[in-house]
Amino acid sequence: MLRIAAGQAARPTEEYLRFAAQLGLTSVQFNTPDLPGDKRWEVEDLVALRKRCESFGLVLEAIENIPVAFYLNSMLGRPGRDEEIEHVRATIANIGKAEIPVLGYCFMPQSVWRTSLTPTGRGGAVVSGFDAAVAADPSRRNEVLVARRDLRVEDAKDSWTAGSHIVSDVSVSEEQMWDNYAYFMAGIIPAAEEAGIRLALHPDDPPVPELDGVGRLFRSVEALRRAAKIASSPAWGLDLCLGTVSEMGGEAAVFDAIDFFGPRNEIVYVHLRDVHGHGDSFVECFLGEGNYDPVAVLERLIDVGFDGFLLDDHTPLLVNDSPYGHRGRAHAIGYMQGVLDVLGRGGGDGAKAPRAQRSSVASSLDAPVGAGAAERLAGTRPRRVAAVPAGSGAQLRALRNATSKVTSSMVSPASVSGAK
Ligand SMILES: [Mn+2]
Repeated sequence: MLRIAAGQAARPTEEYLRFAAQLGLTSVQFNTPDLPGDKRWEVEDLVALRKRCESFGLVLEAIENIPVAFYLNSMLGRPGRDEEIEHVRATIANIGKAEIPVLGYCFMPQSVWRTSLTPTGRGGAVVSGFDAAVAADPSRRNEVLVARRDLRVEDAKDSWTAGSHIVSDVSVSEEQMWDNYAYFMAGIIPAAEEAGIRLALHPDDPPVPELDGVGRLFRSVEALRRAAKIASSPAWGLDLCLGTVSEMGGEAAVFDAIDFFGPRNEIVYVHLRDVHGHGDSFVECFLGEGNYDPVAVLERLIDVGFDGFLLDDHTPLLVNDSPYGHRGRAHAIGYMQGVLDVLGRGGGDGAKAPRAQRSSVASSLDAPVGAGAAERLAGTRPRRVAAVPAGSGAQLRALRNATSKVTSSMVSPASVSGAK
């Protein structure tokens, strides 16, 4: 069942778990959780993490990212990688034994970079941005903000640290990076298959060819297709960060990724966030004001049969927001819940008990709850719901008008694209 999870915290604090429950969510994810171990994680610590979530009535969906130190030599193709791979295999086995179904990971030795963190978002919200010209200028090295989860400040997901590169004075070409990825996958995919868990790859953010001498692989949908071919296993899938895919090529790239990987059941989970701009220059923003239409994207995810979980990833920081970003996250999660409710696929508590509003939405759409989103999308619904005058009444009228013009019950992805 499609659902929304709270995500990206490091620790199962009462504050985090109650926040998730209060928003009506039924599950959570952690990013690089604070667990004991310099080289690997042990089963008892993983079980304790899951049980702690369950004591708040929450399912632990996934862990995203082992510490970079667990596999840095593997990413760079350096001596020591075989020992690392043995420890990662043991960690994967322990995640499986702890009954945690998914491990997200990335393959970015230089982590995530930004070059600005400024109150220039809507209404003065603090947003991060990236400018490739700044990143490529050695004299501006100290302006580069590196996501350092090993230096995490409270529960801030990224803990941007200025001028704090993870590796320097190394040179690894893109082709060497492909070899390193293939070698790492050959080592860990069999462990995931045995453990019965899925490994979910996060694309490179920012999606640029190299950062400080190290090649970047997963910066296009085509590169993600190559990764799928390399792994060639049902244990392989994507942590499909639509913010990053939007950075690669806007809404077209987002639909390309969903249309290709969705029917192959290779979308394990989704980061639903967005940016203005593209790879060389972009700024993060609120849902609904970026490169893609979140309503159309969620409809498409439903169309391709995606039934995993979504999370907000990162969000603009609102006035008086916390390091974790509770205010911005509450907005993003509420936005997603509202869209899914209108699409008849409500998350959180809405999914457990259909409400009166649900049936009135359905009747105003002149379509049964659960009718294919493609049928609605295939009509002449305005390109962006956001362009409709504010107010749910106006939006629902727009949806109803679109629905009434649908004549075919079966719509191929190609014709959906054609309608856009
Ligand atoms: Mn992401």
